[in-house]
Amino acid sequence: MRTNNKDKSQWQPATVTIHGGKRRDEHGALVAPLYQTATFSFENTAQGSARFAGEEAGYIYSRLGNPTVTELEERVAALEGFPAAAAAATGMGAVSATMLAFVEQGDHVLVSDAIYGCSFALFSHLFTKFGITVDFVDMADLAKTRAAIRSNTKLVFLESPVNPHLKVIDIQAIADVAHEVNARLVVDNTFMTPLLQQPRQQGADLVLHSATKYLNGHGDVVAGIVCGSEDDIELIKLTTLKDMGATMSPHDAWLILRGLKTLDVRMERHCANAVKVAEYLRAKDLVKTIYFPGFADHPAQALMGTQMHGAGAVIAFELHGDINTARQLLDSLQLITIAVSLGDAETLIQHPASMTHSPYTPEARAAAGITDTLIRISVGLEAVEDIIADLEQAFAACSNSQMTTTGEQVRYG
Ligand code: 4LM
Repeated sequence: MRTNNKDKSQWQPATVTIHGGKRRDEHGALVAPLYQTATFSFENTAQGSARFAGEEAGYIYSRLGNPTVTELEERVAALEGFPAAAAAATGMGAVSATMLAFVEQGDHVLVSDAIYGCSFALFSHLFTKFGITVDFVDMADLAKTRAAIRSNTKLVFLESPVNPHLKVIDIQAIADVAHEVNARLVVDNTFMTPLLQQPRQQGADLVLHSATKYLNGHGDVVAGIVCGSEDDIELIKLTTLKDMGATMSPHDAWLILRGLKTLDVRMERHCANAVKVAEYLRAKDLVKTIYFPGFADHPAQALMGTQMHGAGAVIAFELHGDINTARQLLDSLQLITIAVSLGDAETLIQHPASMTHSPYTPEARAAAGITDTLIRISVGLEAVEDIIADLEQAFAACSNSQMTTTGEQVRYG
């Protein structure tokens, strides 16, 4: 049998999405076999106890490890430039298993003030219940971040660009602040994918994903994954993943392995479409503010080419008017789907204040800059002309039915 001994460290990311972590099975199957099994049989009791004692390598039970899941872990770890990864049942499974593995009562955790709504809920409700102190800070403001760090800060957590309004955080600067007190920096890289950003290069200690999004890319799986050092990943696997149990199913891993093969071409199309949609939106009178890291006047430009290698395909924009204006625009769409999530082939649009970021208190939402007229769109893979045509008819529908918003005359379309 031919062995897979090419120098993988020389591969380009597009090659790694297809070949990273690939194993040759005994039949030479081109596609990773799906090991759809809960448990693995032992030759005898000696082998079973040796596996449990860690004296013999091999699979035991799929919550502890599964060959299909291992292949995915190795592929994503290679893409993120880390030695190891642990797959989880959902993105939130990855966030919670990662964060809980490294903290105990009395510890402090510093979190970016704008993050995905359920991550906010996890930190603000669950962590505090167990005696872990959490502070939220605008990590785009380095002075504020430095002032918020404490000698007992164990973990620093951020997304960049942040969900939902795409503020960009200088990961290297935050890593330096975290490392001054020996805290680990955990970066949620869901919006960028490892093709557009590899936070390890800026000093992140752990990098995680909601694999539900671009990594899988087809909207048919919820999953998560975290990458890190061998020791950190082993700790996560043996404690919070194994015992809390939010591990990935082999079938989900198999689907993500399939999705990953097209990540590079999908991202190219997602990003190209997003540039055109962002330019279209920027020209609309009803659009008050637009947040898109691809624009020359977005603060992300300072980090483009170093931290980021592309703007991604999520755009956020605020409308003139009030929450009803935002609702009306979304309700007028015919092709673009009103749904949370992102990174799918379908263009998805949602209203963060009442959907993804509804777990925030109104005060925390206001502090994080998530307003009632903010809309988030995940630009899909459809022909961009059709996406824009749908937006155009929705803006026109708003214009026909409503001419004033908060007293001011607003010209639509
Ligand atoms: C959404 N997001 O925004 P699972 N990290 C980030 C995320 O955006 C999400 C998760 C983790 C959305 C879901 C409804 C940056 C989720 C959590 O949903 O647990 O796979 O990922 O629309």
